[in-house]
Amino acid sequence: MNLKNEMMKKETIKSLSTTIVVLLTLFVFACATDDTQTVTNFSKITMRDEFNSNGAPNSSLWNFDIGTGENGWGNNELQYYTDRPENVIVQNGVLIITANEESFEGSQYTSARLLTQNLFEQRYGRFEARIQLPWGQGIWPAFWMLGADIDTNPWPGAGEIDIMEFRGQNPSTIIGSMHGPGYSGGDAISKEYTLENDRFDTGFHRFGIEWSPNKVNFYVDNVLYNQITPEDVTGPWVFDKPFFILINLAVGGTFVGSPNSETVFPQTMLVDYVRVYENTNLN
Ligand SMILES: [Ca+2]
Repeated sequence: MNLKNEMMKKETIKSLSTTIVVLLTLFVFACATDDTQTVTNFSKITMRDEFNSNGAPNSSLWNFDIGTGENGWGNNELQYYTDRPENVIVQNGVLIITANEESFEGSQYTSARLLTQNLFEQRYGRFEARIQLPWGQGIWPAFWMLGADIDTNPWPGAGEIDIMEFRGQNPSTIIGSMHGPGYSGGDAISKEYTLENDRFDTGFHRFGIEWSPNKVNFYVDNVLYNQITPEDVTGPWVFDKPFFILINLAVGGTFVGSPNSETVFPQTMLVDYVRVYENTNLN
């Protein structure tokens, strides 16, 4: 009995030693990675919509912008945004935003823009969505964020983080950007990410940022393709406060130009989920 216990104890100590060696090895490898990659714990989910309830999007998470905004939402966009099911509906686990070519309230196109303003805002963390994009000349979908103080601190003062923007005429490339005072519009801090031998409109892809104090990392699927820090922006860093989320499908506008005769309508942007995690490494 005692002997057996003693042997078991030795076995346990041996097994513990092995575990420690393995852990130490992992630790050394973790520290040896590219210094732009930070090991961060984004396991605590703070907001998620899996779009599992058919019908209108969950009104406790999503508001809508309606109409044409001022000057096509500041970008000469051509669509009229509605919250009609023809433009925005949840079906079979997916949020479907549809851009239609139709005469509506003086506009040639309709579509939808959802936002979590006044419903969900967060500072720092991982913001991620799994999306299949539409395509075609003049089609402009985006998954992005605005500073929650925008009503009192007008754009670009409030700051903007574009997790994913896409020109429908370039279906293999997305753009991630940050806008702030002194670096907005065409002077935004941006980087493109291009799929090799693949397109963003033929399958779902994950678009995300991991946002910490003084750093925003941009991801497509599991690829970290850009990091933006205060040293990269040509003005004040305005990203240490809560932001809210927007998802929209624009038609036309200065960023993409107008649709042409080859642009097929309707076009749909399919969102499988939106998930937000807290950065639990922060003090
Ligand atoms: Ca889903």
